[in-house]
Amino acid sequence: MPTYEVHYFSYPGRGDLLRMLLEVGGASYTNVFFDWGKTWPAAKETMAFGVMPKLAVVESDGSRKDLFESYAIVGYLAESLDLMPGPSAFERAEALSILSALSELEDKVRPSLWLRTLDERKAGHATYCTETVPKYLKYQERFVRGDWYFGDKLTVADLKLYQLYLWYEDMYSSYNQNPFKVLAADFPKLNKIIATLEKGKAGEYARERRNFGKDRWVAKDWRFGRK
Ligand SMILES: N[C@@H](CCC(=O)N[C@@H](CS)C(=O)NCC(=O)O)C(=O)O
Repeated sequence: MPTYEVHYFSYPGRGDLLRMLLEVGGASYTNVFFDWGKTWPAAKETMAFGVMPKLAVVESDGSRKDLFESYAIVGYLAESLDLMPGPSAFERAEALSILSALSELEDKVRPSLWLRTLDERKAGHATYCTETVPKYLKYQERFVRGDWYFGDKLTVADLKLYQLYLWYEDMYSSYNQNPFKVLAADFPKLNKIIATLEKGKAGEYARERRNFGKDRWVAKDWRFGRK
């Protein structure tokens, strides 16, 4: 099995699901961190599309390959680490459809992160949590086909859900507003997946190796702040 390097900034962000896949898949990996102001500007030009994450795949003979774009990396790792559903290309594409829908839900909150005033940010998040999230999660709840999204096999779809839940924890737990918890009665299947993951390797990763002490949510300001 190759070893891996995740090249990214020292916060969960778009590196989170990649790291979680590597952890749950039992792969050996290291984080290569870049600093926005210092090491990143020169490194930018070495990236295929000028952005990170980058996954470096290091074979046992020392040869290396670099892969870019987070969802290409997610798909590659899910295939390589047996975290795709089966048996056919159809179910694998269905897993990608879950990733696509959940990342769309994720994208819907991004504008609120950058609003200028505290009141605007608070209002943006409130609308997101009470209107947008339930609209999307209703369909996710319907999709679940067993203990996991795809019945009896843990897949990348479950890990994407957990990564989203963790992001909501980062932002909303200090106000007791994580929509998965507030709306728990509406989403029992999704919450069961989250609770099961929390007890296993994904939960251990979240507790012990997910946060690097930088770029944390600053509750009083309703925004992420860099340390
Ligand atoms: N479509 C890309 C987006 C990557 C992206 O926006 N990365 C940001 C960090 S989350 C970045 O590298 N920003 C640095 C820059 O734009 O210079 C992906 O999914 O990988």
